[in-house]
This record gives sequence, C-alpha cells and structure tokens, in this order.
Amino acid sequence: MKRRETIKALVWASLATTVNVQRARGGEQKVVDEARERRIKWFREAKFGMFIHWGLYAIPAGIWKGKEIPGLGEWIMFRARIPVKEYAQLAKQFNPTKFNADEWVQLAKEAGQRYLVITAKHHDGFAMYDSKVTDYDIVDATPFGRDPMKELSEACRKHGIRFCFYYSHVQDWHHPDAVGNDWDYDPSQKNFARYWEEKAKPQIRELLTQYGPLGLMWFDTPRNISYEHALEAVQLVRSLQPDCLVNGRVGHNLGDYREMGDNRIPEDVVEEDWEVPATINDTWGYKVTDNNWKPVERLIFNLVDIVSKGGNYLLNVGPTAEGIIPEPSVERLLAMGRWLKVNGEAIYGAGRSPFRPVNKYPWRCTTKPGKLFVTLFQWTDTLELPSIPQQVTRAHLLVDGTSLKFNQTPEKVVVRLPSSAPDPIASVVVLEIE
Ligand code: H79
Repeated sequence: MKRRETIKALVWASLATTVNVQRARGGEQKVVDEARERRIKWFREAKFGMFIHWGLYAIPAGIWKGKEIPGLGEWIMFRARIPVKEYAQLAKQFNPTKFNADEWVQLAKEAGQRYLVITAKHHDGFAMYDSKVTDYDIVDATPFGRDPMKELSEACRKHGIRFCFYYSHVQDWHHPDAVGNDWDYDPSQKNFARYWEEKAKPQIRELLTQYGPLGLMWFDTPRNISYEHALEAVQLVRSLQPDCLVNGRVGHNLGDYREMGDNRIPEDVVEEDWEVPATINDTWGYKVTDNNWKPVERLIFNLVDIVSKGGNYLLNVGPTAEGIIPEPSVERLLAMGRWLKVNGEAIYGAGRSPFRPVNKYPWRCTTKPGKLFVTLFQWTDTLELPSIPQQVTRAHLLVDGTSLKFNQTPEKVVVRLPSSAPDPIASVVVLEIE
C-alpha cells in the first residue's frame, strides 16, 4: 500500500467503524477493522447458507403469453420487455397459500445451512414485505395479504438461523428513476437520486428496523452507483444495525466481504472473506422449464471445494407462486444435510487448504488447529499428500474414528485406506498434526 493510502486507511479506522478498510492487498501494512472482525465471525463459521428468490416472476415461471422466455426466471420482465402496467397485474394473482415459513426454515436447518437470504425486492421492484413506502408490495397489492418476511424472520429466530435480506438497490424496473427499465421510461429523463431518496433508502431502512437483527444485507448489481450512494447504503446499515454485514456488491469495495460472480467458484484459495451465490439448476427465480438440476455429488463437491478455498456457499432455491420449494431442490438439500451431519466437522469453522493450487488435486483439504481434513470424492487404496512440514501423529476416518496406517517422509505423506469407501459420495480422512 502506498504511504498516502495507508494514512487514509488508518484515519478511517480510527475515526469510526463505518467502512471496511481492510483491503490491503500488498500486505505490508494491514489495517484491521476490529468492528468488522467481530461482526464477520459468525459468517466465517457458517460456510453454508440458503438463498431464496421469490417474487411475482414465480407466476409466469419463465413463460409469457405462451412463449418460453430464455434466460433467468426472475429476469422475465426485462427479457420480454413487459410494460410495468402489465407486470403489476400479476400481483392480483399472487396468493401462495401453501407458503409455510417454518417448513422453509426447517429445510434450511436440516440441510445444515446456517443463514438464509431472501429477496425483499428484486430488480422487478416488487416488495415482498409490508412496505409503507409504496403500495407495490405483497401486503397491499396481493390477495395473500400476509408479510412472509415477518413470518420467516420469526421462524429463523426460533430455529437459530441468521435471517438476511437481498435488496436490489440500483436496478428497479418499476420505478421511473431507477436503473434498468428503458422500455417504459426514457433513460435520459431519469433522476437516480430521486429514486434513491424516495424508495431505496426508505425501504432499506424499513428492512433494518422491522424484522429484528439481520445477519447481512445482500445488495446486487451495483452497476454505475456513485461512491456516495454506496457509502450511504453502508452507513444506513451501520447506523441501524452495527452487527449486520454488508456484501461486496453494494459497490466501490465498501462491503464487509467479497462477493464472487454468480456461480463462479475461484480456481484457488482466496485470502479474503468471500462468498459465492449459486443455483441448484440454472435459474434463481422459479422457472417451470428449468430441470437442469445439479447432482448432489456436485453440490457436496462445490461446498467442500469452496470451504477449502476460504469461502461460503450461498445456495439458491426458487419457490413456486404457491409457496412450494421444488422437490428436486428439497431432495438435494436434505442429502447435503445428511452428509453434513456426519462430516460437518470438516466444514463449519474450517480453514483454507495448505495444498496449492487447490485445483491441482482430486481431493480437497480443510483445516482446524492440529487437524487436516482431506475429503475424497473418488475412493482409492492409498491417499498421497504433498510434503507436510509438521509431524503427522495419527490418521483416521472422520465417520467412525477408524485408525489408518500412514508413512510420512520429507517429500510426502501416504495414507493406507480401507478397501471400501465409508461414504458413497465423499469420505473424510483426518490427519492429526503437531
Ligand atoms: O439475483 C440473481 C440474478 O437475477 C442477479 N444476481 C443473482 C444473485 C443478476 N443480476 N444480473 N445478473 C444476474 C446478470 C444478468 C445478466 C443477464 Fe442480461 C440478464 C443476461 C441476460 C439477461 C443484462 C441484460 C445483461 C444482458 C442483458
């Protein structure tokens, strides 16, 4: 870091804890924001979260006037250039009578997910909670008339899951002054500051004041947001809920942690706090024609892969307009939960792999003080690891503690494995080190 920047960072850190200044990539002068260190603790431990994309787009579910609209389900208004007046009519049909907050949260719990992030407002601009800022919300505009966010926040508290909101702060296809809708509104006539003051800020304030403590605020598509607007969003969160995290997509690197691209798992370890939002099929919002479900083997691999690289896995479900989480998602999440029940020690609170580049190997390693957890996705008779500087004192299977013979040389460690895999999907070998 250059001297001038170091001074700036130090000044910021000493002033207040409003912004995260721990972004020293060169590494000589790392300014640690202690408030951030405190609030991010749970996130580092959690590793696995449930993302929920739920909104009016679940009604057309990818089909508009009999035609399949390509792309993501929640982007249908944009892709089909649906006029605001027409899209808004969907609200009159939105009546998810099968919605049960407790069931959704219980699913997250059984899946081993530790936090839940739900779309309070996606790019379409429709508020899925009781907003006083506008009538374009689930309580005022639909026959349903309930506030599912309230119900979910309570269910999360009951089951010990951190409750979090997604809020599209820059794109809003309903508001004439926001970014995104150029088919109803002339972009040259837009005044973003007006949208920001009359809708975005007051709605963010509502979310931070009406639903109890939030784990994090998840912003998306910062596009060309100004530094001042992004900072205002962060300060709004800090002033109302100092313990609430802000994700990296708020803009201008002002978030508490880095958000990777959608479904983009990095190739190797990343030495920052980070998360990857990901889908089980291809869409986020429910789409009836999307049956491209990833196999559970892939989802478990992704989880271990991400944790070994230092990140969190925020895995999405897209409930239907009736309020049902698609069965293929439920099955996969429950299978992940069964795996985590046995192997969770290798995941929750675990550290990065010391064996790099991570993608060079077919297995994945996670760590805890005095322990290496090596997860194998294909069973073999011997596991060969690169040189380990510490003395290995014991090797065993995580599932039942069975001791394993091993041989350590300065060049490598070779572990003898039993003839059959303890787990059909992924088995964990533990090495105890000095
Ligand atoms: O909420 C989910 C997505 O809707 C959102 N992020 C995740 C978490 C997201 N917003 N933007 N994008 C993802 C990228 C979208 C790209 C595309 Fe398009 C939308 C490709 C085609 C339609 C934008 C518009 C780029 C080209 C046309």
